[in-house]
Amino acid sequence: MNLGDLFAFAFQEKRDCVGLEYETADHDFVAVTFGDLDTRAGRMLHALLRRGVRRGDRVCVQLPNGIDYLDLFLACSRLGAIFVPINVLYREREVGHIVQDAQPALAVAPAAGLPIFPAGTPLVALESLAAEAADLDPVESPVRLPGSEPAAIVYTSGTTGRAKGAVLTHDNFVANSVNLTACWRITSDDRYLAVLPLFHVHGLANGLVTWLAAACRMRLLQRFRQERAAHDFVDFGPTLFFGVPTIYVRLLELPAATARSIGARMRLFVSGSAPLSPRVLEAFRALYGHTILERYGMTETLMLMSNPYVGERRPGSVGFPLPGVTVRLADPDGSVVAEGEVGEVQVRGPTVFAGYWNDEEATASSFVDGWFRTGDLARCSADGYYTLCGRTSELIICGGFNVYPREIEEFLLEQTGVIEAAVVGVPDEVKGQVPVAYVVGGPDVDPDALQRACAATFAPFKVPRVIHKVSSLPRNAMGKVLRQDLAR
Ligand code: MLC
Ligand code: AMP
Repeated sequence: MNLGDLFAFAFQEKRDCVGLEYETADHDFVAVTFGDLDTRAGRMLHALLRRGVRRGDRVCVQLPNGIDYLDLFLACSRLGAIFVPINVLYREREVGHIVQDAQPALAVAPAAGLPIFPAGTPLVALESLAAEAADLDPVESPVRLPGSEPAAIVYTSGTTGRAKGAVLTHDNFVANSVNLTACWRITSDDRYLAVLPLFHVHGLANGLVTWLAAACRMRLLQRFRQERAAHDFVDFGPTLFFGVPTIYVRLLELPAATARSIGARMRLFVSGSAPLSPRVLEAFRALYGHTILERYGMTETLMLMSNPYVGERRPGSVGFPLPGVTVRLADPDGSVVAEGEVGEVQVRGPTVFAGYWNDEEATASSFVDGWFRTGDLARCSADGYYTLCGRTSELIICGGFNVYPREIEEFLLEQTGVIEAAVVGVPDEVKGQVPVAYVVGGPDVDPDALQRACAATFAPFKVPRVIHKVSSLPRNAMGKVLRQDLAR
């Protein structure tokens, strides 16, 4: 089954229904039907074909949430071109690596964003491409794609510090959305308020694809904005909302009466991408009258576990494996741990990706006997609820965005005078964790200058909040930096 099959309900049966309200630059909303979206996607498909994009080609897209984003995603999925979303907060170095690795046939960004792409990239400004598409007739998909066809490559940093492209197939997206619509009872009667960025799987696979699978109405915001959140909820009256924990922390600041009236219309709040503290879950329940449903997933695997829709949504737990997902908890030596013990989460299932783009070595080492190694540690209770309890790697999750210390450390070590560098995550009430750096270096090493260099190079969430200059880093007998000592 491909994404076209999954979306047939929306584009055929629900053709005349309003499917989307998207936010314009001046914060107005424009409503369009599923039929309008179908036509727009057909036009964009025509424009891509005219620009020579073919099945299997990569199309890099660095755009904020908006209707053009949907046009491009749908056109690529019909053509069999592989959609490569890029975080809008990424700068030259981060974008350069993705473009170099994905070797796109086309890269699309707003005209103002084009200069950060490396020289030689086949670029088109969104403004030109959209104008071109608007003048063309819509065309149908030229091929019938099998479910095993790659639909997207989503880049995720690894412990190596070099982002790796996770290849997600049509089947992966379809299985994920079939699971979520069934388990979370999403139907065309829902109203989904979309605030998450569409360049990560939370917003893309769970949000965009599941919305179209269910053919419900979506209000798509450019991004979550604390100061407008009350208005966005009250004005649209959603029944369904997906957020990262930082968003729920921010929603706790809304006045109690507003929260109650939002809660009265809502059906389901879902949280994921980072740990939701039981304290936030309880405070949210008291304010909004809803128990947030926490689930767990990864770019490479899409959604793996979820608390139940009916039944206990256990604070601090991520619930049970979703249908079709098999989980085992393993020791570092690969043997399955005893009941109740902590082990690495290893999974199989229909949502597990096809491997890393261009990187057979990384793909091979991420699987063991056909099981994908998530790098997350968990334990399972006697009644089957899983609780995550850390990671085997040093990943920092800041506001739901991942920061791999190695990427920042490598950059710090490139700066004049820096001899050693370590980046650790320290707890933060709102963001969950924030990165903090420790550097060892000569008298010319200035932490403020290093921080400015990081800010000029990386997305804001990767910039160390503080850079401490120290005389040495704490190390164990093996010479390994004791990160836990620094993170205190
Ligand atoms: C933040 N910024 C954005 C942005 N989010 N800019 C454009 N689009 C976005 N989506 C910018 C802010 O404008 C600001 O820039 C800077 O980043 C820092 O933002 P902030 O003000 O400190 O953050 P805040 O307003 O609190 O926003 C926090 C947030 C955001 C929670 C809304 O972090 C967010 O959208 N997180 C979601 C991440 C996500 O989708 N993760 C899923 C990964 S998939 P300036 O210039 O004003 O300083 C995954 C798998 C799974 O993990 O299981 O789901
Ligand atoms: P990403 O690489 O961006 O896909 O992030 C995936 C990682 O996010 C997982 O490996 C987990 O460490 C983390 N994650 C996702 N959902 C949860 C959750 N509900 N609780 C804790 N961590 C989570």
